[in-house]
Amino acid sequence: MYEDRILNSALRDKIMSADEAAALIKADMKLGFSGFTSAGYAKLIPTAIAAKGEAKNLTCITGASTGAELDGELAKAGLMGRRYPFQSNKDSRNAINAGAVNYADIHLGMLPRQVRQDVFGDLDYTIIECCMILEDGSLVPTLTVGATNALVEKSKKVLVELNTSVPTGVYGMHDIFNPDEGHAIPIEHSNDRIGTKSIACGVDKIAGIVINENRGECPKFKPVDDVSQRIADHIIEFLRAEVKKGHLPENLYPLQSGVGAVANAVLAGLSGAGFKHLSMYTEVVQDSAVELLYDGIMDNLSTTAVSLSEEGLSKFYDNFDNVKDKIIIRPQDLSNHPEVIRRLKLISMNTAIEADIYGNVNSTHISGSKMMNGIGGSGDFARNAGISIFMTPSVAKDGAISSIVPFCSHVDSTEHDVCVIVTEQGLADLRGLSPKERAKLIIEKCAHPDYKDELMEYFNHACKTAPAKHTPHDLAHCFDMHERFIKTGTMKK
Ligand code: 0RQ
Repeated sequence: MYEDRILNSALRDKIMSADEAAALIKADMKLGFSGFTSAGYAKLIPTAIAAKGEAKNLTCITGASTGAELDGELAKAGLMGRRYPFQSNKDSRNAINAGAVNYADIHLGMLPRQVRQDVFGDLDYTIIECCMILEDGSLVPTLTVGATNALVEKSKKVLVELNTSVPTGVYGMHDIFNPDEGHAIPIEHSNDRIGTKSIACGVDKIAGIVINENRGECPKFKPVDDVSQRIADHIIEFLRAEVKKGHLPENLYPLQSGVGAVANAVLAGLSGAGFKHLSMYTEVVQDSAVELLYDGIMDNLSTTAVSLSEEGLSKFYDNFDNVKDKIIIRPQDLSNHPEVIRRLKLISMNTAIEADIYGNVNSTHISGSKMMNGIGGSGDFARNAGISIFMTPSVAKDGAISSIVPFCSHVDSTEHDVCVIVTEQGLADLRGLSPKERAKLIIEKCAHPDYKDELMEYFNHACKTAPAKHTPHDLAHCFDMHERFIKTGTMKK
């Protein structure tokens, strides 16, 4: 049994049930997990740990977000004590915002280094979804690498969830390399391969293997709506103009794109925009990026996670032999590495929760206090990209919230790292502008008409009354719109 997936015969004796694996996990343990944006995480073992309900106060470290069977189940069972570095599940979010989970939101590109620096100490177990285990115990992950290689390095033991719904042909797609060893990273093109095809582990480290024959939950994407389509149109118009001016090559520089409906729409929009021979150097690939490969518009994709909807995953496996060689899955400290992002001059596109009139961006906190997901890789890319674009609908919650505000209630990417802000209203190219020039442009181009007057009044008043005139603020009133929303349920006067 499983000779094609567990190449070392002695390891086949370590096959156990999810309940037996879960029984190894005790209260207060520190656990690593594979998984990044709902791809490549173990499902049966965390669900069994949650069902047992005994292993309280777990420290849970992943690559990035996972799905309901991991973040959801452990949070609902009240077992999650600490969580790093990114999540997007509603149950874990609720537990964090209720104060029940100590969550630290960390740049995804920095997490593996902090693991290796012993910030979290030795891990008791890392629980990994794999599609194969090689003769020497090396692990072949499924459709993500994330932080798994660093987590395995720091783990005393490893539990493998072998997912047989993932074709063994995935072996060969990964590119494992440790940038913390201090060497220059020899990636000059998005499709350069520099590492190994599997994660070194060692037979003795593997404590158990649980077989999972099912795909589990796939991410769901909101359909492209009018607002996301208009944001996509503005970005495409901007990119075309940059090509025309000779600032960008005709096939652009490699693209990075965040997750979510808007990001998906922008990439979908590229298919009809006349661009060819595109490439991506990104951390997550969604359905629309893979569609560009099928259509012959995208030449290659480098990522740390292939995160596809149910439908997208079926299509991916149907076309697997045609696209497999065009996708490289790397560790997140390589996909998000400043050296490579700078060298490749990435065009980076991420989504904001809000942006302020001077160009600071909040990607994580609603009204300053409530955690949404986390900064993810947006900061890694924004700081180092050739052009860093942030996009957001101009309003949220049916117009009750303006995404353009006088002062962000929390700042993730500062004005220094934000080149372009775009909403469905328009696009503001902030490069080379002083703070006051930026404020006028952002209000004019990006703010929703319902909020333009109040934003302009704030800016004019601040220009008159602020003690200094470089970045004029009225500190007594810069959060009036947020306070009004908290008190009345709308930012509107
Ligand atoms: O809530 O669904 O309850 O209505 O936020 O917003 O518009 O559906 O957009 O799914 O793309 O998420 C920034 C959260 C956007 C995401 C964020 C509410 C809004 C809705 C979601 P509802 P949308 P998206 C690569 C890069 C940080 C990490 C990152 C994110 C919900 O993109 O987490 O970029 N980014 N990583 O109603 C109150 C506001 C709001 C607001 C939106 N101003 N106030 N609620 N919402 N704006 C990926 C990784 O790093 C892994």
